[in-house]
Parts: sequence; structure tokens; C-alpha cells
Amino acid sequence: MGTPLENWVNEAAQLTRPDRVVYCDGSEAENQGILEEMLRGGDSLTLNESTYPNCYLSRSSPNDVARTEHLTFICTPEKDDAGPTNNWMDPVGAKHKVGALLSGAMRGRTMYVIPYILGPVNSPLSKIGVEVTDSPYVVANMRIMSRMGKVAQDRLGASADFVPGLHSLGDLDPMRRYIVHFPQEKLIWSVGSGYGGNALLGKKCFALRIASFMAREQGWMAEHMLILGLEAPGGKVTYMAAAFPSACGKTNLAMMVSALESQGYRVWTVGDDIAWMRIGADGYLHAVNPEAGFFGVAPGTGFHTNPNVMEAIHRNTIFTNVAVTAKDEPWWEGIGEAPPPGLINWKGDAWDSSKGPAAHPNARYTVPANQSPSISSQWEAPEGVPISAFIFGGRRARLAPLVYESFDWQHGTFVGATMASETTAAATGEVGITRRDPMAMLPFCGYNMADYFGHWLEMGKKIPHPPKIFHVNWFRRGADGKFLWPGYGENVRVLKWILERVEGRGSVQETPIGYVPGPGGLTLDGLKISPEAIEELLRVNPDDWQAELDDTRQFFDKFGTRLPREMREEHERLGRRLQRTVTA
Ligand code: OXD
Ligand code: MN
Repeated sequence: MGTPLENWVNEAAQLTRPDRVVYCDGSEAENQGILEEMLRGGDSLTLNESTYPNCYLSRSSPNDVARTEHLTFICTPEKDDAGPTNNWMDPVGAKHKVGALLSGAMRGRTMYVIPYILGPVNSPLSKIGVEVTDSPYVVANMRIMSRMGKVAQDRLGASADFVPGLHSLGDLDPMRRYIVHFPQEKLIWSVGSGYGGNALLGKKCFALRIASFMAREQGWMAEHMLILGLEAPGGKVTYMAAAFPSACGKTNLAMMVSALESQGYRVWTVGDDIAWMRIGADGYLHAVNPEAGFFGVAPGTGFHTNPNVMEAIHRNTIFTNVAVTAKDEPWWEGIGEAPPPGLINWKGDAWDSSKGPAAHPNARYTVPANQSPSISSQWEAPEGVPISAFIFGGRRARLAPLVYESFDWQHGTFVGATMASETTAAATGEVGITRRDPMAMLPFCGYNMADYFGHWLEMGKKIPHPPKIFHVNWFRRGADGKFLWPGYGENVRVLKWILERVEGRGSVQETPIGYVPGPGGLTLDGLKISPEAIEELLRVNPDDWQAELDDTRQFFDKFGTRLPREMREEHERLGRRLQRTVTA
């Protein structure tokens, strides 16, 4: 009889039939061997040894470049327990169907066993996962994204308390690609993809989908949130966690270089994607970042938008699907320099502008978090950091003001539950579709989202000092279609107002949707922006909000009677407050 870990690995090997099984220890020597294996695979190369030491470029199969939500399933015995926003398969059927694809899938290959810790090594908030995979690229990335190898195996010992994840590249055929989660068993199976969130099972699959399910069972929270510390003059740091849908600048906000640094305001990074939170002995909600690295989108990242990450990714970084210059340096659109001659695109072909973008729009860098100059001294604090504010956000061209504060936790939960983001038709600049994305968890909640809202409401009752809840929108446009707010490092001005509200200070004005900054509330010195633009940025238009109410009602209707009564109550209250403004 082996340990529970060995027993499960043996079972996985029985199914997938690898030629050999290697337990990863996480050592540097092992890593070098894995990277060499990755290079032998043929679709990876080393980058410039002097300007990008220990950096690699990996090219994924062109049909395997992003998470595939339509092939991602939550497998609960009852369909309704997965809810209307998840794809569902019954667990027995899923085991049968995906099991057939995994059967013998590792023949001729090595199965790597990766024990890993999510969260700081000695934190009571941390959890252990074990991923087995036949992809050296996955091993190399998991080494950056988690604390893996001996450290995890030592912590696990003979315990059965780990989340197993079985991953095989299969034949990379999208027709035979599935990412399936069994929340009751706390098990993940993934086949047919080597890419990011489909294959690095610690990230979205465990740290969000399975963890959100565990968090509800166990009374904590697993959220798709960055964690940052705002340092104020005098050195006190206030921690905030923020949820934004994709393409809203989450990593940039987490790593921001503050425009108010000369006034003593600085931003420190604890995490850029995921927060695990538990009520601490002091009555505050404490957050840890379960990850150890950043798996960020490269295009659009440059010295203007995120200087900290630009500094971080010059060593020990794996790039995926970026372009490469004749000097063996990575390149992508938005890096801040014109495409140099001799550029090779993400597919490995000579590039010219007729061939579309040189880097894939979802090209990535995988970099150790501690390489960022902005990394917080508390980022591995075992007890986590106390969270004083939650910030929700989306990309809304017209509707949402720059920032507003919710009235209380229940209203804040409603604000999160009704979050949405708009896509913009790039060619015409017209506003496209609004996608509802509650708490930015739409593709990541491992159970029925109505129950998830219920869990938020329950947590609000239990936290003695709950975070205040805010909503921001960096993307409001004026009548001329241009963004009204400069964004990036200037966003610290909004964080400063949030900090003041947390401390019970700051000028406010009450509106039907919540409190917006009152006159003089936002620190604007040194910023060239007209009073009219500020007024427009903070305006709450009752007609637009009326239309929004109709849209959110339709969204809520999907959940039927499972939707918590409090969500309908907040919907009605907002309607009544809007009515009063119209008739006043
Ligand atoms: C991510 C995502 O990659 O949210 O973090 O899609
Ligand atoms: Mn994310």
C-alpha cells in the first residue's frame, strides 16, 4: 500500500499508460532537464542569453491558444447544481467520455508528477494539489506559478488532503479536448490542450473552480481578484482586492506605478489574478495569493502601461506565442517599439504587416512574482493581508461612473452580481455586446452562481469588519468617443478616494446607485482634465440605469427561484431610488 498520492498516481498511470513516471522535486537541476526536454520538443527556443537570461519562447499549436470555455464542464450529479452559467456533464458520463480519450494517451511519453502548494508554504490558508502531465511546458510553467516539488510533497506526507488533476496533451485535436471538473470528488481531468488555463491545472481549474466549491463548503472565499496594498504618506498600507473581467487591465492595476508617488502614495502587489480569503482572528477578511507567478497577457504591455512587469520579465521568464526579433528578443504589439526588421511571428514565420499581428493577441509571459519591483513585503505572509476594500469593475462606455461606493455589503454583493463588460468593435469603435460577468467569475465559478451569490451574502453576515465594496470604470467615453479618464498610473487617484472612504473620510455625493466622490473628493492636482470631464465621469444617468435594470432582471431570471431573495430586493430598491430621481 502506498500513500494516497502514490495510489492516485498509479491509478492515473494505469489509465494513461506512460512509458515512465517521474516525481518532480522542484530542484534547479531538474528544471534544467525539463527545459531541455521542452526545447527537444521542437516548438520552443531560448532567447537572447545576455538581455533575456534563462528566458524561453514556446509556441503552442495554432488551434490551442486560449482557454476553451465551451469545452469546460462542471460535472455535478445534478445539473442544477452547476447552474445556468456553466456547461454541465453528468459525472459518470464525463468519466466515460473523457476517460476514453485519456486511456493510453501517455504511451511513449513521460508522466511528470507535480505536487504543488497553492498559497504561501506555511500558510493555514494554503492547499495542496497534485498535477500529473505529459507536457514539459506545463511542468516548467507550474514551477513558476506554484510552490512545487519536494516542498509540497513534504507538506502533504501521507495525507489524502490534496486535489488531484490529470492532464494529457492527447493529440491536441480541438474535437477531442475537454476540461472537466468533479467538484464533489475535488478532481480535475483535462485532455487535448497544452495551453495556460486549460493545462496549468493549479490556476483556473483548482484555484477558482474547485476552490470556489470548497470555499462555500468550508466558509471562506476563492475569488478572481488581484490583491494590492496602497501605501499612504507615513507608510501605512491598506489592502484592497479587485475583480475585473478579462481585458480590463487587472495585472496593470495590481502592478501600477503610482502617479502620486511624490505625495507618498505607492502601490504594492500581492497578487494579480486570484485571492483566497478567510476571516482572521482580528475580524478582518485576510487574503493570500495562491499563485507564485504571473501568467499575464503580453500584447499591450509596455513601459507606459506596466513598467514593473517590463522590468520583471527580463529573466527567468517563459514567453508563449509572442513574436521574436532577429536579436532573439521577444516582441509584441504595444511593447512600445516599432516592429524591427526580421521579425518572426508567433507561428514561427517571417512576419510582415499583411500577416496580421506578429504576436498572438493572447500571447503570455510566465514570470516569478518576486521578480516584480512592486512585490509587497507581505505577499507571502502566512496569515495573509487584511482586506479593507473590494473593487469591482468593468468596461462600460456610457453607464458606470468612474467610481462609486455601495451602501452596504448586501448592496455591494448586488453590484458585483450585476457586473458586466462591453466589447468594442475595434474597426468602427462602436459599442458592442455587454457580457454579464458577476464578480468576474462567470467562467470560473464551480457551482450554481445563484448559490454563489448566497455564499457572498452569508459571508457578509459572518465578517465582523467586512471590506467596503466599490465599483470602478476606467473606460467611460465622452460625446467625442474618446476615453474621459487617463487610466494606468492615474488610477491611484481613485484608490486614494477609496482609502479615504475606508477610513471614514472623503467627500461624497449620494446617488441612486451609491456614493460618488463629492466636490473636491478626487485629488486632481497635476492632472490635465477639465471640470466638465470630471462631471461627466461621475454622472449617473437615470435613463441608462433604467435600461440596465431591465437587462439585469433578464440575467437574474435565468436563476429562477434559486436566486437569493436579497438580490431581487436590491434590484427593486435600485428601481425605486431611480424612480425618485426621475420624479424629483
Ligand atoms: C486569465 C483570465 O488568464 O482571466 O487570467 O483569462
Ligand atoms: Mn484571470
